[in-house]
Amino acid sequence: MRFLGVVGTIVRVCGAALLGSGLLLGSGLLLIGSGVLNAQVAAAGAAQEPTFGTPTFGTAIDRAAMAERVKQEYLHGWNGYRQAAWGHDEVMPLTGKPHDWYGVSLHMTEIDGLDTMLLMGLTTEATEAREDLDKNLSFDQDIYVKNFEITIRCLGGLESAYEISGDKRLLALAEDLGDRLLPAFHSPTGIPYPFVNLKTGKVKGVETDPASSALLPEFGTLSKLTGKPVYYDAAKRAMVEIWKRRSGVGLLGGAINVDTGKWTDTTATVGSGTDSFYEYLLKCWLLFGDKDMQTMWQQATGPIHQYLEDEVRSGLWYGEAEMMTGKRTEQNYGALDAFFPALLALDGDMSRAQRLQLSNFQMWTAYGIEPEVMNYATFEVSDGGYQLRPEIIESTYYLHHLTGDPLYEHMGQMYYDSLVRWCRTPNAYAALSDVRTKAQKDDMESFFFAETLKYLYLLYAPDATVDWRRTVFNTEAHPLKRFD
Ligand code: DMJ
Repeated sequence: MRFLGVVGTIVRVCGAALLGSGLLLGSGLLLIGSGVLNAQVAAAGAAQEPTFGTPTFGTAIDRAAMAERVKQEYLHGWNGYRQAAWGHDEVMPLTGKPHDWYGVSLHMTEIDGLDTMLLMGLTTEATEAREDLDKNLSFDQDIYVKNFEITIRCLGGLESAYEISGDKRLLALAEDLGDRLLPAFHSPTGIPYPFVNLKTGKVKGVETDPASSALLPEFGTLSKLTGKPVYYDAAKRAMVEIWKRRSGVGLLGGAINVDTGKWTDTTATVGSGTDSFYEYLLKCWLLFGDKDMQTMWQQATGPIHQYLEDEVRSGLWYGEAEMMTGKRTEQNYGALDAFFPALLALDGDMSRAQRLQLSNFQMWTAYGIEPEVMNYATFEVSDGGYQLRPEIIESTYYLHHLTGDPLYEHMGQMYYDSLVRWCRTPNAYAALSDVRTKAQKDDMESFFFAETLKYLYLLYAPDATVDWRRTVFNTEAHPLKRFD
């Protein structure tokens, strides 16, 4: 079977490259060739019209050809969306139906995908999207939206597309959206409510998490672009208020009550619920030169490594702990945690970053594509879904950019090939309901265009496509200009 040929090849490629890089292969990598996996792959059925860039042992990757392949796959998905769901939030990739998160459209895919098209040089498509947003998008809607998702996808997307294109209509949309989201911060603690009504400014929900409370790159950028400090101040206060509530051992929990400031879930992790809080401490220091963010980030790293880092036979991982004591609770890791090598690398901790990325690679190859959550000691899957998430590719891109090691180009090709083989549909790309069966599901989140394909493209595009000295990516991969 062709897929197994590719797996076998990449194992050899990466094995050689890993050894060539002076890095040790974790024994878990051997899982890739196990009979269990072969049976799982065989049961998964045939693929649809894949266009592989087959890796060969010892052969250098043709980066320009890979960048072009990724661009063509972007167009495949984008044209599917455009034909079946133009103007809607998303297209459902199996039925071809449009899907709007809140009943009315916020043009989420168009906004989220726009800066990727600008970076890829897809000018015609980007111009069409900009015109449509100007003519047909209104945030004046009587709907309660999830503040976090709309901030990172839409506010961040409009800002970065404005910064790249100079189209002031996008900035006007961003300012209008920022004003409508701002009431979310009006809580007794300053921690934002999870839902806000875009027309009335009313808020909903009292339970949130640290990641959803970290919105400073987007609101801070709005302050810098408009000259109005109100956005920066509110979003910074929210992060400070969360950090003030860290436990005695320096960890954050998984959920907190906005009104009382009391933790309602005391599970500490670098992943779901906390991921972009940590990410934004470091990134707000870099983006704005904010010294308070620098201090908080530096306070955060020690406890993360002390209590969440875990060394098992297959290598380095980050698991779960009880936030008050630091005691290990679960050895879980998954697709969301896979962003952490990128963050470690951005901080200059290359040793941990590279080792954890090898673990990421094992997680992906154990099932031919990564699960949402698995136990890293046993490799047993506890949530087998794959939502077309980008984090593992994000880490690959960061590590490649910062080390120049071609190992990461080979890893990226593995991820690309798996995506094309298992997730491509005649019209677009589909999430998987279970990586063990590769059953597709009628879902294509906008971050596939904003992040997954952007990071994959940037891995192979000329390094100068993004000027890292002047850029920080928000958590949705929208490149924001530095103001430090
Ligand atoms: C994205 O919306 C963002 O990357 C967020 O920080 C986490 N989840 C998704 C992608 O997996």
